[in-house]
Amino acid sequence: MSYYKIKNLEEYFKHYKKSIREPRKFWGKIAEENFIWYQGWDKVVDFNMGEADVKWFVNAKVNITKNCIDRHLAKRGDKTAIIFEPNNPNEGALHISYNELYDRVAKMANVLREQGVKKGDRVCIYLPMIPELAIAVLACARIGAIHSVVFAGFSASAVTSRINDCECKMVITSDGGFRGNKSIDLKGIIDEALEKCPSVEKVLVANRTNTDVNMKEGRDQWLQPLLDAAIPNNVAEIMDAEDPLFILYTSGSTGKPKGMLHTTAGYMVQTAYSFKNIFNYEENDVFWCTADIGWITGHSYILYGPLLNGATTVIFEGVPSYPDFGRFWEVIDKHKVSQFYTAPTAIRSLAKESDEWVDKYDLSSLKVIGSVGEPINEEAWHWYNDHVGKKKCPVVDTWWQTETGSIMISPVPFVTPTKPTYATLPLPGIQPVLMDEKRNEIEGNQVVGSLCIKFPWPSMARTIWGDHERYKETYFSAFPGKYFTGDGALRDEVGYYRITGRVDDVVIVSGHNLGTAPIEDAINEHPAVAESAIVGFPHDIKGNALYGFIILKETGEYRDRDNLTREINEHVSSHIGPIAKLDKIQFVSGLPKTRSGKIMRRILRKIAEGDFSNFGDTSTLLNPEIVDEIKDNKI
Ligand code: 7RM
Repeated sequence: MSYYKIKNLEEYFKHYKKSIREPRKFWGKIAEENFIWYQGWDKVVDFNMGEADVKWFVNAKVNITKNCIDRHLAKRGDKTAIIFEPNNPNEGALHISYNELYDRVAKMANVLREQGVKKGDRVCIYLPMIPELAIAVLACARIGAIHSVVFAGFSASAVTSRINDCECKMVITSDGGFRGNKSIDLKGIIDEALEKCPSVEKVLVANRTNTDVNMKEGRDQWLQPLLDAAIPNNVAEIMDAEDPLFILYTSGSTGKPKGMLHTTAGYMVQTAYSFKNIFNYEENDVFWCTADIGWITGHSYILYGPLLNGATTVIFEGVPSYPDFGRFWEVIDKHKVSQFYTAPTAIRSLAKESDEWVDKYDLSSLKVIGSVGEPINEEAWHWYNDHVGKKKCPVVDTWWQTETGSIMISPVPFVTPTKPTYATLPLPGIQPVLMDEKRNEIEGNQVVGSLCIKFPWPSMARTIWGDHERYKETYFSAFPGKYFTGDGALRDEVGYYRITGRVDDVVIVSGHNLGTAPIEDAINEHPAVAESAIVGFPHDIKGNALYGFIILKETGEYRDRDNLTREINEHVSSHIGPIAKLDKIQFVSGLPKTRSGKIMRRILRKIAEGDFSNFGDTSTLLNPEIVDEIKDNKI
């Protein structure tokens, strides 16, 4: 029997039990039957959780791009691998077949080798969402260079610190990039960033916007002429299972960004397996994940997961609001998208607009719709289910992290009955546990605790680049022998998980432990509220009190702010309890957010405390200007 595809709930439980009792047999069989290897493993897994030391498929040899591309050519050479949908719909989409992808990746890999990039070298990729980005990533993997994709919306100083941390030898960028009605001077940002990056020897520049850029003699070269001169054949590097595949920086709540290091074979096996099951992928489906490739979601579910399964994956250069708020729905209609995967922040921002934008398009090709990045509130879940999925498409609320590499807790569509705001059940192979303050595992159902994982899984990060101690300390020390996610969760009466948010977001008011997410959910139910964020601030009597930052809907009703403040508090009082009443409510026009929609609460906490001295690393903020507005209007 094969474990690769879960067909029904009974089978889910069967596979799950097998994966816990005999994890080596379970993952070993999946790895053996679904991938091509140069050489098999001596051991499926070898680990010491206390030392944060984990190895999967020990001594196996493999190249992930052989699995993403080469092995599909005989059967699917002419099939579309990538649909490129440009920022401006009038430019027209591009279809890249698996054959063409092979040629383009081979050429790029040859260029990288000619330019002196070797196995183990780090390459920084700072590109907009264009085919060259996918091709550069895959070309690095082809030759064993470690890719470090930096989101092309980050500032020069964010790029500098990421390049220096892992000492990149090369940068691949473009002249510029298009986003909505703006164009961004990417090469200018790189030039500024590289003033302080001694390790960078070469810069390859793709042409996207045809803008004039400065080319530094001896360092910078246009990419296209090099590609034109390269041959479309390449022998892949033979990689050890545990050779590094990529580094991806994730902002720590304090201190400098952490370069999460992922290795080759385990990441390959679990991204492919999770993609297949969580999106119910079948041949001829068209898969669209709207994330940027600069985020882990883009790595695992725009590129590796889909390509490992021989799928057609959409790369979208634009934004949800350009040229209008129908853009996502138009793309689904145009390319007959089967699976659509986005973030709650995008769902909420589109739900705020008229339903006509979504009703205008034919979304009948959709089969599964997904959400990732933060807890999806009940209202957004229902809007997504009703208006996008038309109540026919299971909503997969997928919980995972940059550190976990692939999806860990999620419904399996058509298998696991969904429940709004619940990520539901762990994938086979994943062993979540809830822990109490005394570091004991909480058994049974209808309980709340800190979410940990008690057995290694193949796609977990192996270390923080250059700082294994920090890796151990951050994830493996709070609960000895277990991986601590940093998230809190509850387990309901049937064992479904609901992620309640980061545990550092919990506020103790008068001795009561309050999670901010349920309070925010209650506030968001008020018809005037678009979004909210709650933080604690010190209070003489209660220890902490609650401060709410609230964005109102754009309808213009509810002008009387005092009335509104009272109404919101009455609502919170009746839904959660009087203990959860907010001491201060500030109406704001936006919240400080990262690209994936995560609110930087650390900044709000500082503002609520009245400490404007040091907001820490804000390089990943999408809208830094909002910080001043909120600061200036503090109550
Ligand atoms: C994939 C990604 C990880 C953090 C994680 C959570 C939050 C992600 C969900 C979620 C509730 C979800 N990687 N998170 N997915 N919270 N429900 N379905 O987001 O490294 O950027 O962030 O995101 O707090 O720990 S990430």
